[in-house]
Amino acid sequence: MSTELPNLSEAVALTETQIESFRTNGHILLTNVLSSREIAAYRPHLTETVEMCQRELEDKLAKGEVDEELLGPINLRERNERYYQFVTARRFAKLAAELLGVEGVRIYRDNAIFKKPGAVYTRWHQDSDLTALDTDQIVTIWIPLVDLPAEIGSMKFISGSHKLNNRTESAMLKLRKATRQNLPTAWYGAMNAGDVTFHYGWTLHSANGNPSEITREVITIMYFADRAKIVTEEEEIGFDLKKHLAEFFPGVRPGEVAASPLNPLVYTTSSAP
Ligand SMILES: O=C(O)CCC(=O)C(=O)O
Repeated sequence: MSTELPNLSEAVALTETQIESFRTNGHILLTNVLSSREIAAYRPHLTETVEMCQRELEDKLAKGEVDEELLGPINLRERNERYYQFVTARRFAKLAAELLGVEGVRIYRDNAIFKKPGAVYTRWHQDSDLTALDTDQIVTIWIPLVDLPAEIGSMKFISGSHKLNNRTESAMLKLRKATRQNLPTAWYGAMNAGDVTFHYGWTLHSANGNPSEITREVITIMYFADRAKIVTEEEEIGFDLKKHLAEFFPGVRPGEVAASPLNPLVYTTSSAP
């Protein structure tokens, strides 16, 4: 029997100060984006899909078929209708577009990062190092499905590091630059289910391991500005562009507008009420 899930199209308002703070610091915490009723309704469908995909990923990792750097299964929205409904929610996409200051956003990928008790920390990195677009207008929402005590907490961000957007420099080099520039590290501490963070693709960030007894259930969705293009073949990107396009932008070629069926336009001002 299929039950109706809450419709996540209702908007959450952002203030000018929040938008400005995001653009200056490269990250932001937004509280109460989801209600406990909404989380309770979606969570069982989300966790069931994550567990299935996590088992598949572990098998592939054991066979050496996937990159060990992967933080968890990706594009789970393609595996379950309700997961799709959650990931393509207009509420999240509108926030992403308004923070970026663009008319519309498409989905690059979704990722489930469920850290079991004892899981290790996530090293400092920039998501855009693993993207193939000609734009800096990329943003990720990080959505915990459970309350996170301070010992797990939110991610850590280096404020202002989204300006360090040179693809040819390693994350390590950019970390050193950030230190030389005295860019501060920000941490939002404990988070409640329903609170979310957003960070730019170029914001340096890391996350604690999980010393607690609970699984840290987090879903992320990466968005990019509508009409962005895939980089050209001449661009130095440090990974296999052909393979990446087949996985995230099937049918799209280098230099073309990044808008495959895997990248739905989840928000545009032209359809805004
Ligand atoms: O949740 C984590 O441990 C890391 C997540 C992350 O790096 C990201 O969402 O970009």
